Amino acid sequence: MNPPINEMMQSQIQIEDDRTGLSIETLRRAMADNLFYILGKYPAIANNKDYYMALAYTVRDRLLHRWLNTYEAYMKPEVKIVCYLSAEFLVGPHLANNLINLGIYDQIRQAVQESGLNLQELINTEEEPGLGNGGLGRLAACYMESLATLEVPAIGYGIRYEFGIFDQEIREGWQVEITDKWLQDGNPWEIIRPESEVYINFGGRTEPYQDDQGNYRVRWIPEYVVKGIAYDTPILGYKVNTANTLRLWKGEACESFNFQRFNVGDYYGAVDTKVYSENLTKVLYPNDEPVQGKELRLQQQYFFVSCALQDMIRIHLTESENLDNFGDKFAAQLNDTHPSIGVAELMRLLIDVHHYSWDQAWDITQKTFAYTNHTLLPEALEKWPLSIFGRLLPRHLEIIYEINRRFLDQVRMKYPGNNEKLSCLSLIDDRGEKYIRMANLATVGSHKVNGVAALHSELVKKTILRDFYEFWPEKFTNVTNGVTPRRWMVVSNPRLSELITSRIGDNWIKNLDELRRLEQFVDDGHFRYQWREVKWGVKQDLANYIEDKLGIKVSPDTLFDVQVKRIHEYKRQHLNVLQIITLYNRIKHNPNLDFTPRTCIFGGKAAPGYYMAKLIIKLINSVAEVVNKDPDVRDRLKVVFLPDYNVTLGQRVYPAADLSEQISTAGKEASGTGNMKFSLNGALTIGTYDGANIEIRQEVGEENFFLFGLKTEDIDQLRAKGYNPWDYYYNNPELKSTLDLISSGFFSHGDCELFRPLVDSLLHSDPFFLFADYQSYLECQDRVSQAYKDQEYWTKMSILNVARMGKFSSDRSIKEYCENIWYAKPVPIEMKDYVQADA
Ligand code: 475
Repeated sequence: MNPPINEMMQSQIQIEDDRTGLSIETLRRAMADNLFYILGKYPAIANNKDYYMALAYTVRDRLLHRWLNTYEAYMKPEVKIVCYLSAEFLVGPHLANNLINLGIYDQIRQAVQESGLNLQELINTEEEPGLGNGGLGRLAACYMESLATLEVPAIGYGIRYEFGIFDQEIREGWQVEITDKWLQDGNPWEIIRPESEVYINFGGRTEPYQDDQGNYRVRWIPEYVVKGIAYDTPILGYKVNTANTLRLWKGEACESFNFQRFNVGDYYGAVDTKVYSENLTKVLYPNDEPVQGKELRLQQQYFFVSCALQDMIRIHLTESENLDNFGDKFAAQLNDTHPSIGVAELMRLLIDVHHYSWDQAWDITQKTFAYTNHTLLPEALEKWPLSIFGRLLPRHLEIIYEINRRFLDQVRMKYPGNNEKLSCLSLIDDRGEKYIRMANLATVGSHKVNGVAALHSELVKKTILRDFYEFWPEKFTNVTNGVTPRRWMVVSNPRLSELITSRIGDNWIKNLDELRRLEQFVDDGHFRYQWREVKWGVKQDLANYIEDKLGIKVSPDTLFDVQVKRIHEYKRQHLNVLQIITLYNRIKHNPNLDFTPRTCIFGGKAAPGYYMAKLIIKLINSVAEVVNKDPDVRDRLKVVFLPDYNVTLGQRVYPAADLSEQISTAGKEASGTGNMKFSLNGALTIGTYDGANIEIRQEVGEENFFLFGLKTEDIDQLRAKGYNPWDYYYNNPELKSTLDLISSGFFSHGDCELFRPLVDSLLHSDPFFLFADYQSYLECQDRVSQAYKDQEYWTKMSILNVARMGKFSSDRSIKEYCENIWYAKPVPIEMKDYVQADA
């Protein structure tokens, strides 16, 4: 081999392939080709959607080599694969992110332009896959992106819901839910893998038997079987060859069952089975609604987890003779308790199917699994009525009983005679109707349990899993959440990204700690000017969007005060509303008040069955209607509710914010990740001492963070001594007149009943302590208004927020998981060609 000559010759004879080439001309031709041959359209009859699809296929072609090379590398037995098990992956739109991560954004922009089109318009036509509710699902997506960027082998296993999170419309101020038909126009990013089908049992009974060697075994005779079909989506790392896989499962009817029925003449029965099986993965369940009794949800959980584990076993057995090293090959992360049935399922597969002994199987299982807790809210703690559970998964019930029996024996050894402990730790709640406690199952079956921010991990140990912590202190750890700077800066805020890169180069994109180098520019007046210009431009874009969608004019010269997240009482959007009404009252009482003009922007979905959350949306819109058209306000205060908040809209909103509202009741928000996205984009935070706010404040500096409100301990004390919201109401005139104004029907065309449930809940119990934090919040908002008046000072704080956000990259979180929980290492991917030049 003589490399120089060889390379020279190659470069002479290289003809760009229309499926891989990157020259503008090749890209342009590939797009035109895809438009014609895949979509069956030609320019005269093609619309932006068609062009988007043609472009998406063009991009997909260019990542397939990476993907196949990656997949092949993972088959090697020595490679450890992280399997992220999650019922939700809120990935957001793929196109722009893939262009950035492939490093071909500029080429594609030009190619698109030369075809007479606009890249941003095509990007905007992408329908995002809404396969998650909020923070938990979005975290899974950030983690998949970081795993790929860090070249850590990973597969995300989940459900390919036909209908994701509903689309939200606002009609007369109320939320209306519309079915999310994200697959309607086809999904160019997924590839179906019929060869990876698996079969999932449900119902029926179990039966003991003796095998040929005389061993006692159990078999499960199911009532019905559903087929799982894998759909793969590549998840690219940033400027690396790694393209990991998001493998989502769809439920289908199992032919053999159909045919049996068909043959005996039961045509409708056969079709029924088909409909039934396909229902399994039809729709994503909303969070914030009690889940007990929703049998379909348990079926979904078992379905995707069993698909995943069977797939992992199949992968392992292609290169290994047995499953002895399963726990070295795979680290399986349980994203909350939703996939925790996996503990019992892996035991079943190892014992019943692969004939391992209990002890061997248990070692493998504990080595494989780790569990992340995402919430302390009691209503979110999953427990399944034993009756439902046993009917659906009879074998798993037996296994769980046996896990429990052995575990409680250990507990008895440690705490002789302590029945209280036994009943707290048991996997089965038998204080009334019997339930399976999924968090207990996940904890017992895992080698590590983590919370998602420092405070939250402490609270996990002190509250819901206290007895487990006492029993196994070494199992418990913290991994503070993070967000990917690729999507949440480079893709969504190109202007700020370019400004930053112009000063410190672009290494920060892969190593977010490098943002620290911006600190040297805080005293550079020109840099601050540029910083403000960028923010102003992005705010103008959002203002245009708002006018376009809602017909409300807002000015980028006002303070953009933003709260976007799921609507929930603990997140206290209504505390923000009380503040807005108070400001409004102040203007009404003193029309010439010196006032820092604000645009208060909200966005978020309420779970369809969560009445109070829906009423909060109605209240926001009702207040907006009054405030926005009151001539006394003279545009100093505007309220906007952005409908249908999702990842795509988040990408518009975070970059445009000046102020980030993170105002949950202390102890209730496990971490929050929106807080990180805002701060990374130069917004300052007004926040409580909760979740990751605490760590953000620690990083950016107390002087660059607006802290208010009670701490977790204060709230506990207040509750213990007897919290009485009426005291606050009677003692705080501004609070009283704010509430009275709502009750009077002022915001509801005279209807005094409309908001009564909300007002009554606050006055009579106020479970989330709004009144207790109200005064502190208002005073803090006054400090915000004062600070905003000094634009130079505000800009410095904004720059320092960004410069100190390094910790909150999901790359850092993933490194911690790899080091302390998964014991997984990067595996750089070498590229080799699949398509021979002469083929
Ligand atoms: C926390 N969702 C955030 C985020 O760690 C945290 C619950 C039941 C069913 C479906 N979805 C859920 C959650 O519990 C959830 O989104 N939790 C959130 O996880 C990531 O940053 O504080 O509330």
